[in-house]
Amino acid sequence: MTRQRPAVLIARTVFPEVVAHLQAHADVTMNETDAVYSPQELMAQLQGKDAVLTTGSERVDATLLAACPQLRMVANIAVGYNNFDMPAITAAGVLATNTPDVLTETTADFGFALILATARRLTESEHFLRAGQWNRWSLDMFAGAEVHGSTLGILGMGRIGQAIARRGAHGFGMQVIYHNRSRLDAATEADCKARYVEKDELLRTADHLILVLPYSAESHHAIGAAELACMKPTATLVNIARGGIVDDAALAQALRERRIAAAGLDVFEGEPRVHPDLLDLTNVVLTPHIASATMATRKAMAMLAADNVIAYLTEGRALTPLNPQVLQKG
Ligand code: 8YV
Repeated sequence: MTRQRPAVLIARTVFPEVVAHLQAHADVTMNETDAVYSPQELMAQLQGKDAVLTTGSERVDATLLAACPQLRMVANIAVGYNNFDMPAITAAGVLATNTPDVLTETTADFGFALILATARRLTESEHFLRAGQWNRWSLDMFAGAEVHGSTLGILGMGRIGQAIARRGAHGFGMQVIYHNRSRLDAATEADCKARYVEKDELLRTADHLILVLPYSAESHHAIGAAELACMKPTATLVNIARGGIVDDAALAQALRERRIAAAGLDVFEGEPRVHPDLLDLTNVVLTPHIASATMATRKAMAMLAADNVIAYLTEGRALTPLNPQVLQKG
C-alpha cells in the first residue's frame, strides 16, 4: 500500500526553489496571488492540509485550529511569531516553528542602516534634493547627530540585538548599553562590549536607541509618551522589532514637538497602514518592514521553514521548534 503524501499549504507566494523542495515530499498548494487571506479564506484553504507555511500576516489561533483538525504543523517564515497563539497551538498538539539565526546579521545590518539614515537625515535630505529645493549649500545644511563614538542603547538583547551591539562597539566605536528581561552572561557582554542598565537609564542615556525585542502583551507600548519624555531631545529612536512596541501616536507627537530629534521605523501598529501623523513629519525615516529583506536571507528563511515542514512530516522532528513538547508527545 502506498502511503498518502502529506498536503502542505504555502499561505503566501514563495521562491520556486522552495516550492520544488517541498514538492519532493508533499502535495503543495501555494497562494499564487500573494494576496493576504482573510481568516475565513485561510480556514477554507487549510481544509485537509497537514502543514502550512505562514508569514507575519497570517494569524493562527484557537478558532482557526478548531476548524482545521487535520493540521499538524505551522511553520512561520519569520523569527517573530506574535501571529501565533502559542498556548492554543500547543494545546491543539500542533507543532510550531520559526526561522531564527538565518536572518540575524542581515537584520542587524538594516538596523544599523536605519540608525545611520535617521541620525544623518538621509531620506529627508534626499527628498529635499529630488524636490529641486537644493539651490545653495550651507554649513549647517541637514546637520544631524554623530553616530561614531556616541552611546547606542539597545532594548532587547537577543541574537539580533547582540549583532547590532557588535557593529556599534567594534565598527563605530560606540558605547553600548542594553536592557533586556535577563542579563547576558559576562562572556557575551564582553564580546558585544555592552553594559547592562535599567530601562530608565537606557532611555535617559542613549544617543541612539534601537528596539529589538519581541512583541507581547508585556512589550505593548514599551515606548510610549512617558518613555519618550525620558529620552534626550537630541536622541534618535529606531524600531525594527514589531509595531505595537511603540505607541505610534505618542511618537508622532514627540517628533512633531522635537522632544526627540528623529526616528527610523521599519514596523508599525496595524501595518501595512501607517499612522497618518508620521507621514506628515520630515524627521522620521519610514521603511515597509524590510529589515530581513535580502534575496539570500529571505530565501534562507523560506527554505528553513520548508525544511522544518519536511523534517516533521517525514521524520517527526524539527530544526527550530517553538514548542518542542509537541515533538516529545508525538
Ligand atoms: C519577516 C520579521 O520578513 O522575521 C521576522 O520576525 O519581522 C521579518 O523578518 C516578516 O515578519 C515576514 O514574515
